[in-house]
Amino acid sequence: MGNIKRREFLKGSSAAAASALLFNNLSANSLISGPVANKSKSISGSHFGAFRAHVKGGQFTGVTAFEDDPNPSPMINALPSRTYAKTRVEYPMVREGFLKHGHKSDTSKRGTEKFVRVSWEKALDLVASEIQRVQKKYGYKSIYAGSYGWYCTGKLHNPQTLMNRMMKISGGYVGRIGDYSTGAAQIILPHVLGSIEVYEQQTSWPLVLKHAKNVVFWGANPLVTCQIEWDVAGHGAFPYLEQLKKAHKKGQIDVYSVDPVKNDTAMYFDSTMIKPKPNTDVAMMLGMMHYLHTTKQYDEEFIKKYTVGFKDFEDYLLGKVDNTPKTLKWASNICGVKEEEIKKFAQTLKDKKSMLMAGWGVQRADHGEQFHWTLVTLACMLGQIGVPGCGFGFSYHYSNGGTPSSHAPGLGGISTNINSSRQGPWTKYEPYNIPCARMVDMISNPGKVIDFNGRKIEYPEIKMVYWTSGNPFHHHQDRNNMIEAWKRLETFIVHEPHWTPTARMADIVLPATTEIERNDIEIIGDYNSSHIIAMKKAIEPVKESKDDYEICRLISKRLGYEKEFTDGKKTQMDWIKEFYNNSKMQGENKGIKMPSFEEFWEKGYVKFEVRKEDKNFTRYEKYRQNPMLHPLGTPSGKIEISSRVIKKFNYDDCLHYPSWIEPAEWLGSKESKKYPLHVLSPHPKYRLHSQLSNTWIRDLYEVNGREPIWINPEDAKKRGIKNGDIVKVYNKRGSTLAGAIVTNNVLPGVVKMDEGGWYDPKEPGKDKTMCKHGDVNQLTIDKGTSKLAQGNISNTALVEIEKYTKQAPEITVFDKPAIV
Ligand SMILES: Nc1nc2c(c(=O)[nH]1)N[C@H]1C(S)=C(S)[C@@H](COP(=O)(O)OP(=O)(O)OC[C@H]3O[C@@H](n4cnc5c(=O)[nH]c(N)nc54)[C@H](O)[C@@H]3O)O[C@H]1N2
Ligand SMILES: Nc1nc2c(c(=O)[nH]1)N[C@H]1C(S)=C(S)[C@@H](COP(=O)(O)OP(=O)(O)OC[C@H]3O[C@@H](n4cnc5c(=O)[nH]c(N)nc54)[C@H](O)[C@@H]3O)O[C@H]1N2
Ligand SMILES: [Mo]
Repeated sequence: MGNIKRREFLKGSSAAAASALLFNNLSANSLISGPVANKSKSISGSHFGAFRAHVKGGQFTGVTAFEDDPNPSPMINALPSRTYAKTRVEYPMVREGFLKHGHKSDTSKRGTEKFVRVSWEKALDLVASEIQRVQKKYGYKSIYAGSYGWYCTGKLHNPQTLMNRMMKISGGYVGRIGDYSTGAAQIILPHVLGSIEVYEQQTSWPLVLKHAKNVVFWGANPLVTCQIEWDVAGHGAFPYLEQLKKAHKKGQIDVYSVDPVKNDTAMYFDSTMIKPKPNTDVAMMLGMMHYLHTTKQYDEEFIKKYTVGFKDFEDYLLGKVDNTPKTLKWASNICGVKEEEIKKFAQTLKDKKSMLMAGWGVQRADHGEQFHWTLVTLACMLGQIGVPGCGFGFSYHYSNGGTPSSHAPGLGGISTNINSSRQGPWTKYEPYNIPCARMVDMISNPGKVIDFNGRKIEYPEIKMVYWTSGNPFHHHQDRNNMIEAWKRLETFIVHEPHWTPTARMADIVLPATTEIERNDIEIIGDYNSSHIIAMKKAIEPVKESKDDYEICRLISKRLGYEKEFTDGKKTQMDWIKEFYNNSKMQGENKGIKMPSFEEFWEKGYVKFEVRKEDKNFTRYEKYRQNPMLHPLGTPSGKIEISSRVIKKFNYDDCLHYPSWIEPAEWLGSKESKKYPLHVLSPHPKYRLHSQLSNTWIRDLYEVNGREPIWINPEDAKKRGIKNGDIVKVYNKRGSTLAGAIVTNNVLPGVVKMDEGGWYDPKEPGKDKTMCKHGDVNQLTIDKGTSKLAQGNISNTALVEIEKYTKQAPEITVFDKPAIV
C-alpha cells in the first residue's frame, strides 16, 4: 500500500484504533519501503535517503527514490510537504518585547509574546550588535553555541560549524563535548576497548549471515533506526536483514530481541523475546555470567590472553566484595526475567556462534556506562570476539553499520579553521566545552564544578544562547526545568526553517533553507561510502529564507571579517568544488579514478567499488590473531574488564569494573509506588526526532491527534483506559496528553512514547503547564549518567497515567505562532 493510499485509508477511519492496528500490521509484514526510481530528475540527498526531485512551476512536488537505494524509506515522500508546511518561518522575526527592550526585556515572556516581522537588514544588524555587546561585556564564555541537532545533511551547509566559524571570528564561544546518542558509551568504551566503538564499521553482514547461529538484537531496532543516516542514507543493511529473516525462517539462524518492547525489528523477525525490566540489563547479564562462571563454561583462555582486570570483576561477580553473589536468582529478582529463561539464554549464547548487536537506548539511562561495559565483559566470557560473524557490535542498528565498505576516498567539509594573516578576536580564543547534555544544568548553575571523565569542569555564566539547526525544546530532558533555566538568558537566537518549539522560545528567529533549496555535496552511507552525491538545488528558497552559510557570512561581514568567513571564496560552489577536488586527489593516491568536478556534477554521483576484503571484514580479527602485534588503544593494550584509570578517578557512581548500580528511578525503586510505570522514549519510525511531524506523515501514527503511548492491556484495564483514549501522563516533573495504544507489545509496568513529539503547552508561560500533544521530555530526568560520562538519562523515568476525561484542548503547535 503506497503512502498516499494509507493516508486516505486513515482519513476515512475516525477511530485511533485503526491507526494502532495499521501500525502493527505494517511493521509485522514488510520491510519498510518507499517508491521506485526515475532517473530523469534533479538529484539530491537527505538523512532519509537520496532522491530525485519533481519540480513543477518552481514548486517541489514529489520525489522518486535514487535508483541505487535498495530499500527507500517512505519518509522521503514527506519532503515536499515539509518544504511548504504551515510551520515554515517565512521572514526574519523578533519577539515583541525583545524588539522594544533588547536584552533588558522580560525574559519570562519567551514563548508567550507575539513575533514581529523585520527586514533582513534589521535582523542581521541586531544579531551582529548583540554578539558584539555580549562578547565585549561578558567575554566569550558567556555565549553558548554548542548547537546540537540533526541539520539537513551536506558537507557545506553544516549550520553548526558555520555558526561556530562565525562565533570564533567574533571572539569565541562555549561549545559541547559528545552527543545525546551515545553520551555514556563513547566515554566508557575507550577505557575498555581503546576506541569509541559506537561509530565504527562492524563485522560485515555477509560474515554474520555465513557464520552466526544466534543473532541478538539487544535494545536495538535496526528496521526503524537504519532508515536514517548522518550522511545521506544508503539503506545497505536492509537486503541483509531480509536474508536474515529467510535464514531464520528456515531454522538456520535464531534471532533474539532483548527489549521490554516488542519493537518493529522483533515483529519483523518474530524474534524470541527476552524482556527485562527497563534499565536492568546489567543485572541480567551478571546473572548470566555468574552461571557461566560457576558451571565452568566461560572461556578462561580468552580472558587470560586478551583481557586485563578480570580478577576484580570476578570478586564482585562471586560476591566477595559485597557478600552478594550475582546468582541467577539475584538477577531474576531485579530484572524480572525467570531464572530458567536467563540460564537458557546464557547457555545458547555459549553453545552456538553468537553475534550480540546492541543499540544505544539502553545506555541513555542512569549509569548507562555500565551496559556496554558489561556486554563487552559477557562477550569476553563467551570468547567469540574477533571470530568471523561473532562477538559483539554496537552500530548495526545505526547508519547501516556492517554494510561492507567501499574503496572510497574521504570527503571533507566546512570547518572552523580560519586562514588569515590578520589578527582578530579569534586569535585569543581557547576552546571551552561542556558535556552536551549538561547544557541546562550549566545555564542554571553558573560557577558549579562538575566531574567529567577524570577532569573538573567549571560552568561559566551564560548570557546568550545561539542555536542553529537543532530542536533542544524537544531533545533535552525535563522540559519545565529547562523553561525555568531559559529565563536567565538575556538573548536567545535561532536559525530554523520551521516554527519548532525551540523557534517559538527565541528572541530572534532567522528563517533557514533546507537541502532542496541549495547546492551541496555528501557521501551516501556513513560506513560504507558507496557514493559521493551532488545535492542539487531544485527550487528557490521558500519566501525570504536564506542558507545558514549566507546568514553567517552576512553577520561576519557586519563584524568586519567577511573574508575570514568566506576564506576568500566568491561562491558556495567554490567550496563544493574544493571538497570534491580534495577527495579526487585522495582517490588518485589510492589508485581510484574519479571524473572531473564538472562531469560529476552533471551526472550527479560517483559510485565506488566494494572489494572482496571489505566484504570479509571482521572487527578485532587482527587483535585475536596477535594481541602483541596489534594492541588495542587502552593503557594495557588489552580489553580492560577493570580499569586502573577509572579506579584513580575514585567515583562512587562508576566503579572500576562493570557493576549493577540502581538507577535514580526504576520499577524496583520507592518512587514506583507513586509512579508505577517506567516510560521509555525510543526513536520514532516515521520521523527523524521531531522532523516531519509537521507533515501529513503524522496521520500515519498519531492517535486522536496526539502522540501515541503504548500501554499493556493489564495496566490499561486497571486504569479504565481503552485503545484510542486520550490519556494524561504525568509525574512530579511534568505532564502531557497522549493517545493510548493498548498492546501486549510492551511489558506490564512499561509504557513507550517516542521522542520528538512537538511541545505544545496548554497555557504558555504558566509554571509546569501540561503539554497538549505529547512531548515525552516533560517527564524525563535532567541528570548525568555518572561523573564519568555525564550523558543524558532519557530512558530512566517513572510515570502514572490516567484517562483524560475533560474536553481535549486543540493542538496549535502545527500552526504559526501569533505574529503582530
Ligand atoms: N526522551 C528522549 N529524548 C531524546 C532522545 C531519546 O531517545 N529520548 N534521543 C536524543 C538523541 S539521540 C538525539 S540525536 C536528539 C535529537 O535532537 P535534534 O537533532 O535536536 O532533533 P531534530 O528534531 O532532528 O531537530 C533538528 C532541527 O534542525 C532543523 N534543521 C534542519 N536542517 C536545518 C538547516 O539546514 N538549518 C537550520 N538552521 N536548521 C535546520 C530542523 O527543522 C529541526 O527542527 O534527541 C535526544 N533526545
Ligand atoms: N526512523 C528513525 N531512525 C533513527 C532516528 C530517528 O529519530 N528515526 N534517530 C537516529 C539517532 S540520532 C539515533 S541516536 C539512533 C538511536 O538508536 P537507538 O538508541 O538504538 O534507538 P532507540 O529507539 O532509542 O532504542 C532502541 C531500543 O532500545 C530499547 N530499550 C530502551 N531501554 C531499554 C532497556 O533498558 N533495556 C533493553 N534491553 N532495551 C531498552 C527500546 O525499547 C528500543 O527498542 O537512531 C537513529 N535512527
Ligand atoms: Mo542521536
